[in-house]
Amino acid sequence: MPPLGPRRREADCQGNIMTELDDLRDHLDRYRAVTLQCLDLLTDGDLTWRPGPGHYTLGQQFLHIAQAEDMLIRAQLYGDLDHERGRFPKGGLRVAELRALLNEARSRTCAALSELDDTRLAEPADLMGDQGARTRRWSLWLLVEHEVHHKAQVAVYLRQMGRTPPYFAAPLERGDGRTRT
Ligand code: NI
Repeated sequence: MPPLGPRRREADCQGNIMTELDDLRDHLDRYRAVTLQCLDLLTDGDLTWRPGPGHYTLGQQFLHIAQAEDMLIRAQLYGDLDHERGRFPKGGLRVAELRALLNEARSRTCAALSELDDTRLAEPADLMGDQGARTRRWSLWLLVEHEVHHKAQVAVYLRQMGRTPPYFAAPLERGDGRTRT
């Protein structure tokens, strides 16, 4: 695999140049806001819905987003990998509990990111013990991809339940013409 070079530096809507970490935070913030909008549509009773045997329940999708984020950040920034953090509890899940878990995980992520700067993104990150050639950059953008993947599954579940998921890329108001996904 060729070495990964720095990403092109993006400009925001005002023309200000963003650092790559700012760009990453922007993606994380927008997608998490959409994930939380999905959660806002649900009752505790909805969380046990799943499309069939052997699939995550709706609640487990949200829980997995929070748990995987904690696992990835601690593994790649602190070398602290503990698969127990990804274990699902035996009891039922509640919407308020999931919202708190997502917010707490994100707050730990923001604190971890604040310890980095763009020059450190090319450092190797021994993610999950078997990705020696990967960089911090690779695994942090993987975190974005992971939330995109699971919030898309949540959107499909919502459709199957007869609900309309929120717009995928940013937390728009309901009723905005772009909310169709
Ligand atoms: Ni996953």
